[in-house]
Amino acid sequence: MWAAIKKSPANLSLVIATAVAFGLPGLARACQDEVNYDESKVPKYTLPDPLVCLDGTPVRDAKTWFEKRRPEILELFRKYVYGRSPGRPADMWFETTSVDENALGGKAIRKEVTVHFTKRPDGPAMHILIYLPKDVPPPVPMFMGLNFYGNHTVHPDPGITLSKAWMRPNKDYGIVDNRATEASRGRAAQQWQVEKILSRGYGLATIYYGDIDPDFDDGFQNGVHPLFYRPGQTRPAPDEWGSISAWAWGLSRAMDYLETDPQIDAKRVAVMGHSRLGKTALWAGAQDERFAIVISNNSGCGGAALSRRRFGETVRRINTAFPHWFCQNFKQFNDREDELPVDQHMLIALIAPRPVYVASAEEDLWADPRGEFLAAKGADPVYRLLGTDGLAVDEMPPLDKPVMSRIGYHIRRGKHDVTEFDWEQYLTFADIHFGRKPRP
Ligand code: GTR
Repeated sequence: MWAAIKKSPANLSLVIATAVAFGLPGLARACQDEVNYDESKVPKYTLPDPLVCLDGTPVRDAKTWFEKRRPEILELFRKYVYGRSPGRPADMWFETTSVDENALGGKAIRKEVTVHFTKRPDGPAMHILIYLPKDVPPPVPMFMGLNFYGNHTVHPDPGITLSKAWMRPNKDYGIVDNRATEASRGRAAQQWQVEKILSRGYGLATIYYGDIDPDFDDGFQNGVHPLFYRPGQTRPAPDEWGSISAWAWGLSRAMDYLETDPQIDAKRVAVMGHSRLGKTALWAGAQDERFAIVISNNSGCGGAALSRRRFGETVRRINTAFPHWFCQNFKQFNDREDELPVDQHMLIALIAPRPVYVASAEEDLWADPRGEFLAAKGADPVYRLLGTDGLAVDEMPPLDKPVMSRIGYHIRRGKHDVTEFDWEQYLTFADIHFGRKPRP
């Protein structure tokens, strides 16, 4: 039901009407109470000031930001929102499992690298798929992002290893009994635009997010969490990592690999993600300053959207539908958004002064496009303090009119998705901020 509601507010009215017709006033009320799509019903709220420290000291220079306020905000997000993660495992190692110097009709190098999290070759691991354009001299700047249904979905290329991992059910992606099939190949090609990325002079690295932690609530028994339990520990402590933190941790481990690959320019890596993986990209970029650009595509609640607006998805809804995404402490803020010591503008501010792009979609009201814009705007004072142009507009831009300042933003026509239009903006944004001559 929530899936239908979030797809379109029209479906919400339908559910309410049906609930009334079937004599289910409780359900009707729950729907009305819980999902607000009416701008005039957004409650009054005050955002915490990113430039005032917890002890009241104002932040007036970069030194105070980096040495005092930024660590404070990072700690608040760790403790109350996503949960703290461990560092790099001591025994981690990389194994290149395939290389094709002539992939995609000779246009690309394709390689696959397994990141083993423990000494054991058959132990827990994640698999990185890498495409590099052959006509760009190394080291190549990159886009990196997690994918929803396996590396083999990003392009129909038969040379990509079919994932053997557990997947969420999805007929459109050819998933049978929670596993990918040959029919899964290339199903997300539209969302990844591999050829476009390569032709614009960038490489792509992608990983199936379920390699790091399968996306269901099993009390953190599978995925990487148990690797780090102390003796006797059976699940993360209330301030320890949920799944979003684990996926972000995986992105940092992939970056550990990129840093070792001479064909890759690890100083120019843009981390990008859509929806729950957009939340993940922001959190990865906030914590790990090796990510040179951070891109959030329709990330919504717990991502780029302000929680205090309670528009579309709320803290309570997300913690109820996805109890494993955030840390246990975040649940204290169900229906108590005003008591959060942070809001999502401060997550974006943690990325400063690195370029960050927030993208919304007109019909994606579940993710609160205006809340995403206002969070980007709320990070602007930090970007300006650090000497950049921040987000160079005061109002939400018209549809399909991207803003390319240090904080980038667009709201495009259409629904919750990643489109060719989105990728064109990300590529241009990377050209501008990496100082590269645009390729046609
Ligand atoms: C939804 C969830 C959103 C968003 C989305 C997705 O069900 O409510 O926060 O993350 O999933 O990741 O596709």
